[in-house]
Amino acid sequence: HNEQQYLDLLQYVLNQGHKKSDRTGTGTISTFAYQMRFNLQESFPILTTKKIPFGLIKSELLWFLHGDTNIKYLLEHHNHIWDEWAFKNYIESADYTGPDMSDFGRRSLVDTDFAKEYKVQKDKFDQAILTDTTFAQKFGNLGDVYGAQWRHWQKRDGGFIDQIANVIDQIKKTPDSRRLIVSAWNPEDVPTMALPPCHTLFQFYVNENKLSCQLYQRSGDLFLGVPFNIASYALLTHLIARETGLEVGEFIHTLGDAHIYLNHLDQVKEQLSRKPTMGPQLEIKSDKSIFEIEASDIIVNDYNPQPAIKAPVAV
Ligand code: DHF
Ligand code: TMP
Repeated sequence: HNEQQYLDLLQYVLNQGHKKSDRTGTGTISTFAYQMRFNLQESFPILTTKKIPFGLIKSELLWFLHGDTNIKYLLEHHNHIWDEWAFKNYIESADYTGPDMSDFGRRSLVDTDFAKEYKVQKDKFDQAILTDTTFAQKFGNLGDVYGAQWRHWQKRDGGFIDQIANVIDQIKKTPDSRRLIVSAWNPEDVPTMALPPCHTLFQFYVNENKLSCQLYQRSGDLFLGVPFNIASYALLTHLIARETGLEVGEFIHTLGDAHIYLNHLDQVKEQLSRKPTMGPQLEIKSDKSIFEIEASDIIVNDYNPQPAIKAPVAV
């Protein structure tokens, strides 16, 4: 069963993880290096032990595929998963003159008055991104994150490399190639990214007309980010397979620092008390190219998850 792979990882880190402090000051239990394999022929690997908002996964992936790095597109699609990292750049800039919002992630968890003020300021920020083009250009951009590296990696002698178009081309022409790689890790750009890429590099492999994909993820927030990452890369593998006339094979997820934040432990235990049910099937209802496809063309059938489990995100 696909989902058991993920539940086993949660249990493994609960059992084997060691306490480790982290950049956000939250604290984690962590292990290093772990691999999961999802059979994409069996089912689409979106969790059933808690509800995962598939709409957010679709709009985030299409945002990457369009080469976009501005959260304006996400906000227009009612997707707020990247808000905090753009907001952080804004409040640290000279343009921000409102009340002190430093360390907003942690303070809003412990101080309800502050949490109210944070919501006011962030709603204002989101509105400004949506309605003020100049503001959106300045503060909606997360730096040269995934979309920029995937679709227009800057060459040192000018011009750009479109890694996604190139890898599609290579899969079609030389499916046996051992060089079917897309890298989001651009050392020159890392310092100016809102968050250095967590999903760092992926490679495709073709065997018996089936396309497999392995992701190397340097850092995985097992409760919040990783379920999104699994579904997102499974969807990407389906989209690339469709584009290259192949069936889907496996998605292999290799993690570096695999961690559970200390303020997610109750949620993880709740999730582990649930039993996974049959995974859904993905359906793509269009023959538009990977670059033109729209969220409404992509659906999961028979997705009957158990209720969502809320948890705070470490900023
Ligand atoms: N930072 C950290 N600490 N963990 C992350 O997983 C993470 N992920 C990022 C950016 N920075 C991060 C981008 N991806 C959520 C999921 C994925 C994601 C960011 C946030 C999240 O909060 N998911 C909630 C639901 C969100 C909603 O419904 O709007 C969840 O319960 O899955
Ligand atoms: P870091 O840059 O200090 O590793 O912090 C990034 C955090 O975000 C870390 O907890 C991993 C998590 N994360 C994911 O798990 N998946 C993602 O797609 C992203 C963007 C972040």
